[in-house]
Amino acid sequence: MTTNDNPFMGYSGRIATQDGVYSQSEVGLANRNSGILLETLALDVTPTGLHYLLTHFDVPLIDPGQYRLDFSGGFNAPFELDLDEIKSLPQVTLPVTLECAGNGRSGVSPRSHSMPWAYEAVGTSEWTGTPLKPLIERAVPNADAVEIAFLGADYGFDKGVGHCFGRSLTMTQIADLDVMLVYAMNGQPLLPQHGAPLRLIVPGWYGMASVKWLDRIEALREPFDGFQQVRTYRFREHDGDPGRPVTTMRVKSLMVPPGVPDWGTRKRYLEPGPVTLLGRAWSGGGVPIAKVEVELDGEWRQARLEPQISRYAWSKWTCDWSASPGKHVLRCRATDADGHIQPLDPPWDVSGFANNAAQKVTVFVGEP
Ligand SMILES: Nc1nc2c(c(=O)[nH]1)N[C@H]1C(S)=C(S)[C@@H](COP(=O)(O)O)O[C@H]1N2
Ligand SMILES: [Mo]
Repeated sequence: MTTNDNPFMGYSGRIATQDGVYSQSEVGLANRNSGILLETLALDVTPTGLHYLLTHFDVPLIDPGQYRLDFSGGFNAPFELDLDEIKSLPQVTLPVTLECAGNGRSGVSPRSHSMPWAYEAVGTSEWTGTPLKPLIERAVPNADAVEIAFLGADYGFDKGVGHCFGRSLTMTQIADLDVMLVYAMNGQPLLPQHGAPLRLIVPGWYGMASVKWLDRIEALREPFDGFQQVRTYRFREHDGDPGRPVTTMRVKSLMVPPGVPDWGTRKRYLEPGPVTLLGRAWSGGGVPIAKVEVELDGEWRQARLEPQISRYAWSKWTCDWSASPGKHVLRCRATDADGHIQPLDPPWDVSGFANNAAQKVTVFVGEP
């Protein structure tokens, strides 16, 4: 084997992609990672088996009886907890909408070689666990600690760098966010693919912050330099650009495609007459949605908004339409309480992160 054939040595740059055409390795990624079915946007809480899934390496299968969470490096009062000890701590349940930072990537041109999401890497679950902050306080970070690192049990390679999936948060971020250690999802023990037996949930942030299979927490004197913090999840203008970190979710909305689909093309057919369009809208950092508009027959109309089930959960919206025969392109766009509005065209960065451009759904009204 030459060095070039060895994916674990060196890195020869990104694999070229072609708009609209997916390579075998992208289809391979899409077969491991899965998105929600857009029809489930009708539900407040995404059924567990239908929540989207994004796993970089292999799912580590952890025996809950052997599991320990280790508060180790950089703490003055380090300790470990087993699963029963974690479950006996104060319990909270919080509905949180999670979205993958790569959601929308396939709409960005040129597309980077990664998981080719369209719209479906988002879901809402009722997460049960215990607040993180009191445990960090109990472990007493060194006086000069600037960040806390969260390390998962899954190990693999990216761009020639072997590492466990890991992320960090600053002390301020931990203080401001309702970060949780989670062992149950929708009232059931976490499933292996969602991080069993324990994961982090960082409400309001893109999904990469919510480390699955969490087994080590460390206090750091220098900002975390782990691969998933500094080499990816950055908005970069070009390949060598250190970029700006991807953090909270951008304002976004989606609709349940109305009518019935064609099996192969997913084109939609709809009978003429009144129809109620519905969907969800969300933003990051606990900022509520102020407005959702739907573009119908060339006019942006304001949708009705329903209250959120929690500060970190998406909002339901509905909008009435009288469908006339012909081909229609429907779009929806949300504005959050900070005045951020979804763009109509995808924002660009090298990795295709955080594409929150308005969703387009084409429908044919008439007799199929
Ligand atoms: N240990 C670990 N944690 C991880 C990941 C991973 O690959 N390994 N993927 C992250 C990403 S990119 C996302 S979007 C979410 C997805 O969580 P889910 O698969 O439960 O929906 O988990 C995050 N936590
Ligand atoms: Mo993600």
